[in-house]
Amino acid sequence: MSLDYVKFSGGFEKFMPKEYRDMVEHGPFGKKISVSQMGSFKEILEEHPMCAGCAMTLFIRLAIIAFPNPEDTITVGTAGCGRLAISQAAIPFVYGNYGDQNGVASGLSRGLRLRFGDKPKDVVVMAGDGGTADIGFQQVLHSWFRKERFTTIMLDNEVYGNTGGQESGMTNRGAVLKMAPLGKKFEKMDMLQMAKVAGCAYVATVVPNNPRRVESVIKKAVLIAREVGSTYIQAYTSCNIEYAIPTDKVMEDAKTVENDRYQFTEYVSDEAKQYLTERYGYKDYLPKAGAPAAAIPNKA
Ligand SMILES: Cc1ncc(C[n+]2csc(CCOP(=O)(O)OP(=O)(O)O)c2C)c(N)n1
Ligand code: SF4
Repeated sequence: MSLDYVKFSGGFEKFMPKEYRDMVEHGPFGKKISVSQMGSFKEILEEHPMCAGCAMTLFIRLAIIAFPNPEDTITVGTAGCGRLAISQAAIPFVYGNYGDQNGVASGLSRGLRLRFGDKPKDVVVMAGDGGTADIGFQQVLHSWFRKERFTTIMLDNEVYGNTGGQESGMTNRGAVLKMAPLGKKFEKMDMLQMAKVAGCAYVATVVPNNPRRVESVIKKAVLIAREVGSTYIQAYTSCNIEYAIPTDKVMEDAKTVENDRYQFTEYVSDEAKQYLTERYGYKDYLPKAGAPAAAIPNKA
């Protein structure tokens, strides 16, 4: 990490706003920070206008802390609750029309590679389930088929939260919502399977009540997207307003949902395993002693 992006120019220290000084002196830039240190450093995302107790906000905070190089990361979002927080963070945020986030991210990622060559910026899309699985679906899928090298994170609250409770493709069958009073008639879309079929190199599910797992999953997804291909994370980020979850029960709900139907799953392609092992020293994917060596394809 580098402090160069935020440090003061000589003589300007005393004129900088307190918030900015805090970011330089107590922020994560130039340091190795982990989610286990939350509360002891100034976060890139501190202020936001989202509902009290919203689990999506916690997830976004954790995800941003987990970015391997936050000062070299550009987030892309779209209409929906999440952008209210992501746009307040002290790293760049690109916002387009509802659903076009993966198209925007494709162009951005390619442009950054042309501009910065072998030191590209990390591009991370964070969008709601409606933005990802409904209106943005075509652009999401095609970015995966093209193996665009950026990370897509679905903030899956299983509803259109920002517009007051319409069902999305990710709402569960039978769920009754303010603007779906008869209950949803169809099953929740299997976006994890679609991501695999479309060729994503890394696909994982998480819930925000396990910060270390969120950190691990985000880091891997961002690193793999740098060189190997598209990566997809689906995070259960409940909407306590539309699902009437009492604020003090939000984490309990996440735990129940995790046990019930949102268990941790992780798919890592062979090429991605080899890359994480060789480039970043991950030990998890080394062949186990005594086991026959896995056939790992050569990198193109
Ligand atoms: C083209 C377009 N259609 C509709 C809207 C209105 N709109 C804003 S946010 C939103 C729903 C967002 O739902 P989701 O993507 O699931 O995110 P959430 O708010 O639940 O996080 C809609 C329909 C819009 N901004 N642009
Ligand atoms: S409406 Fe739901 S998802 Fe949106 S900020 Fe409020 S609790 Fe979070």
